[in-house]
Amino acid sequence: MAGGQRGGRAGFIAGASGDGWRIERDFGAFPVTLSGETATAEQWSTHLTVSPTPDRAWRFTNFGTNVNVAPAANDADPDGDGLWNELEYALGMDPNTASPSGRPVLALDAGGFLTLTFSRPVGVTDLTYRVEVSGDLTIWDTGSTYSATGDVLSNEFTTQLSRTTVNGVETIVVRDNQTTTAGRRFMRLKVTNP
Ligand SMILES: [Ca+2]
Ligand SMILES: [Ca+2]
Repeated sequence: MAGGQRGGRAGFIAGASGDGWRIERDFGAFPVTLSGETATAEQWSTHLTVSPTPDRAWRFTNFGTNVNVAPAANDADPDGDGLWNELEYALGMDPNTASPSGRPVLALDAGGFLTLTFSRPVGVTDLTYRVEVSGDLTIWDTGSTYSATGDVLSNEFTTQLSRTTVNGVETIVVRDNQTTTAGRRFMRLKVTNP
């Protein structure tokens, strides 16, 4: 938001500074007052509500800022556990505490198929999760995909085995469609924005 009223004053009461604008954060419910310069001028008060994107709300909750700079930056790792903040956000983990658990888990089922289990908070609607499979770590095929624009639960490359939600976090299990008995297989989770 920018600008003001000609011949008058406009500003946020919370965070307002003199005649200018000083915005401490760019989302929330802000009281706004518009008034004229004279004593008889009318004054209007209202509230301006600005909703954050899910990732900004998460950043503010965990770091007290919604600005994408260290230690709150998407590619920062302030807790030193090897997971960037954006991955911590994607997987529903704590970015300020080293996270020994909660990472995607690879396993081999009884039929010799690789499975990948990962978490996805239901409120994370601004990221895309893709399960990818490969036989050589060079060519990766995109299997099950989850995003706000629609999910592909299974395709020629992978099959979703289960999807459960507990306390607002989905646990998704996806299986490779090629068995490891025919050769080496690899699976990974790729997260992008969007
Ligand atoms: Ca981390
Ligand atoms: Ca962590």
